[in-house]
Amino acid sequence: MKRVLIANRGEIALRIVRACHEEGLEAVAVYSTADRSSPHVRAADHAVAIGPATPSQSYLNIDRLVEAARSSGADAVHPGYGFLAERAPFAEAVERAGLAWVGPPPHAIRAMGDKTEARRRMQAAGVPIVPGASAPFDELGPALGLAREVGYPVMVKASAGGGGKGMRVVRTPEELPGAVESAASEALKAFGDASVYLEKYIERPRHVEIQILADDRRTIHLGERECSIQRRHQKLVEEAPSPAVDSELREWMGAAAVAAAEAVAYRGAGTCEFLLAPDRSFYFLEMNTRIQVEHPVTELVYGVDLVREQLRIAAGQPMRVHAGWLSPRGWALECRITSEDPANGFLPSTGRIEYLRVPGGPGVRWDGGVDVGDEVTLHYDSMLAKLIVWAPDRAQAITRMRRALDELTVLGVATNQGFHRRLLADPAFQEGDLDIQFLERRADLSQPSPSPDDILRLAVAAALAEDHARRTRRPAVSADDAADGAWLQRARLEGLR
Ligand code: MV4
Repeated sequence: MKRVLIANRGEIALRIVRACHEEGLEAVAVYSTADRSSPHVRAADHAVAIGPATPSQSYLNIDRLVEAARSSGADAVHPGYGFLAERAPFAEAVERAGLAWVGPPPHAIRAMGDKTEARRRMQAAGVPIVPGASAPFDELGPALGLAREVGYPVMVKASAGGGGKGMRVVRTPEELPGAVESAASEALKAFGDASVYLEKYIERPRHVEIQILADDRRTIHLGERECSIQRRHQKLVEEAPSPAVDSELREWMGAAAVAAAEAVAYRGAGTCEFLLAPDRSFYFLEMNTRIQVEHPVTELVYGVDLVREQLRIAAGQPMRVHAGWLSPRGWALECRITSEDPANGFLPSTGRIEYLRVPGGPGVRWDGGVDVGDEVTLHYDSMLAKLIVWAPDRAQAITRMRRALDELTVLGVATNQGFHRRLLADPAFQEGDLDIQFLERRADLSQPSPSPDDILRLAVAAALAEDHARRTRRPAVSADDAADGAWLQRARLEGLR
C-alpha cells in the first residue's frame, strides 16, 4: 500500500491525510466544486475533482470515486465516516477494482446493518441485548403478548432503524396499536421498509460505546466513550472514560463488544453501542462499522492512533497497540463545534469564515476542516471542527476545555460555542450524572445567552473603554531615560510605551 484515496471531506479527510503521512503513505483527496480549496485538499499529495457540491453527484457517487482512485494511481480507499462509509456495495466496488478497502469486510457491514439480524446474531454470541423480539411482527395479538411478557413500558422500533426514526415508547396496552401504526408509517417513509419489532423500554439509560480493533490475529477493545450528551440523536460532547464505568464494568462491556465483533468476523476499527441502565445492566444496541467522529477521545486516553491502525490492518499488517496501554490513562473530552445558531433553534447557519482563532496549549487538540475564507454551505454537515482536550482527571479536563473554549473565536457564522460554555460550567454536568435525556431536561443550556443586541452594546462599551485607556495612557519611561531613538520617541508620543 502506497497511496490512499480518501473518499470524504472536511475534518475527517484532513485527519486521514495526517495519518497517511505518518504511516509513510501518500494521500489522494477528492473534492466537489464547493471544496476546491478546502484544507483537506491542500494537505493531500494529490487531488481529484469528483463533481458538483450536491453529495449524490460527488461524495456519494461510487463510480466516480472508484474512477478517481484508478486515475490517481491509489491502491487503497479510506471512506471516513458518513457518506459511503457503511455501504457494503461501495466496499465491494473498491475491492472489485483491486484496491484495498480501509474498513471492515462487506459481510460485517451487512450483518450489522439490519437491526433484527444483528440482534439475532448477538443473542447467539451471548452478547446482552434488550429483552424483546428479534424478528419483526405483523399482527397486534403476538405483539401485545410479548409486551406483557417483557413488561411495560416497551418500545416499538423500525427493523431498518437508525437515527431514532420509527421509534415509539408505549406505556400501556391501549397505546400499542397507534404506536405500531405511526412507527411503521414513519419507517416506510424513512427507509422504504415498514417492518417494526418490539423491545423493553430502558428508562434513563446512558449511551456508552466500546471501541474495538481487530486484525487477522486478534480482536481487542479500547474501553468506552460516554456519549449521553446529545440532542435529537446528534452527539454534542463525548468523553473517555465514562464517569459511570469502573474497570470491572469496562471488562464486562469490553468482552461483550469483542464477542460481538468476533461473531461477524470483524476486521479494522468498529464501535459497539450500548445502553447502560442506572442499575449497571447494559444492552447491545448496534455496531457502527466505521471510524467515528468521537474517536479522538479514545486515542488520547489509550495512546493509540486509530486511523493509523486502520491503515495498517487494511495493508495486512498486525495492529500496533502498546502492550502496556490497554487501560485508559487520564481523561479526554470532545466538544463538537457546529455552525448551528442557538438563537435560531440550532438551525444550520451559513456564511464565510471571516476570522478563526484556534485554541492551543497543553493538552489541546483541534481536529478542524475549515479555514478563514472558507464558505459554510447547506450542502454538508454543520460540524466545523472538534475541540478535544486531555488532562489527568475529569475535573481538570473540564477546566482545560473551558479555557480552550475561551480561546476559540469563530466569526462569520453562528456556532454552538456558547452552548458548550454553559454546559461545561453546569454543576450537574460537572458531577457526571448524565443520561440520554440530560439535554432535554436542561433546555436552559440551549438558550442563547447574550443576544446579538447585548453583544453590540458590550462591543460599544468595550470600544469606548479602550479609546479612553489609549487617550489617558502615559509614557512609562521618563524623558531623561537613557534609551532614545526615533522609534522609541514615536512610540512614547503615541502612548504605546
Ligand atoms: C432504546 C432506548 C430505550 N430503550 N431502546 C435511539 C437510536 C437507536 N439507535 C436506539 N435508540 C434508543 N433505543 C430501548 N429498548 C432509547 C434510545 C434512545 C437513544 C439511544 C442512544 C442515544 C440517544 C438516544 C436518544 C433517544 C432514545
